[in-house]
Amino acid sequence: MSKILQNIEANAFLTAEEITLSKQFIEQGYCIIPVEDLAGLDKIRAEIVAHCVDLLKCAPPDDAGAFLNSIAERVGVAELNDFRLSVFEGVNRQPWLRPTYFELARTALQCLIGNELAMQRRVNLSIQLPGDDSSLLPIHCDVWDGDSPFEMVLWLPLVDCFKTKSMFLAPPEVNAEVQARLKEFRGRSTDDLFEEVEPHLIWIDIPYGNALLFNQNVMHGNRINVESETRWTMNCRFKGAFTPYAEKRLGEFFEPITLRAASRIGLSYELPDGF
Ligand SMILES: O=C(O)CCC(=O)C(=O)O
Ligand SMILES: [Fe+2]
Repeated sequence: MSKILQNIEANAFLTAEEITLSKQFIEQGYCIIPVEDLAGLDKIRAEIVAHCVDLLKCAPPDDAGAFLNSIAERVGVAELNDFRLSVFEGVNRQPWLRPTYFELARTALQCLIGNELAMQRRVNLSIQLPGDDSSLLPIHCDVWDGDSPFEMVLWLPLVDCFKTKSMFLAPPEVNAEVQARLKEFRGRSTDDLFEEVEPHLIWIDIPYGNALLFNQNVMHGNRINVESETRWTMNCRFKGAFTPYAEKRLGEFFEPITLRAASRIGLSYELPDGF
């Protein structure tokens, strides 16, 4: 059994639900949960659709999901990144976006991380048109690239995501085995690394209405979307407010969102001097 799981079953301070979810997250490297606030999810998606309608000067659709799935009929690869950035800026201008995003998975985040959290200041938006190779994230771990190992990602599908219209993760035991001999891959391409783990990868099958929490310390990424619909997803990092930071700093990249009374008091306390 991995050291990370040691004694977790016997922990008398966690509830049975907390133990189950924690074990699942540690063993699989991810959990999929139904969002806790479906109206909040619909509001986020409607806001995104409204920005698209504005940019494209088209009629508001009856079916938000069908509209997003078929966006390739209206947006080409050449204009995709500018379009994505405009929608990203638009939705991130809404002061309710981050609290609403957090509410989608409040219980799971508090179970898996803690109740004093820091949240990324901007919620990322990713759009993968069918056949587009210009906006891919080849296999990686965020922690290899300046993220703290204490972070996790809340990844949110705005349309049903499956097969290559989704993302992949390496199972933690495969990740550990390959990572132990990662130097074999020095100077080789990320495709070599991908090919090594490909047979073991888990492709996340997740319908709209659910959220994915994943461990960014295990290898993950995406490939060309060869399904017929466009992938729309958001992602945002969370960590314990007082856990170590790496290159993504508190105040710049992260912001504390749920500091409690004792921490507020402690952070502003000054010992009297000369006493
Ligand atoms: O959305 C994806 O396909 C990958 C996302 C990712 O790498 C991340 O959020 O860290
Ligand atoms: Fe990543």
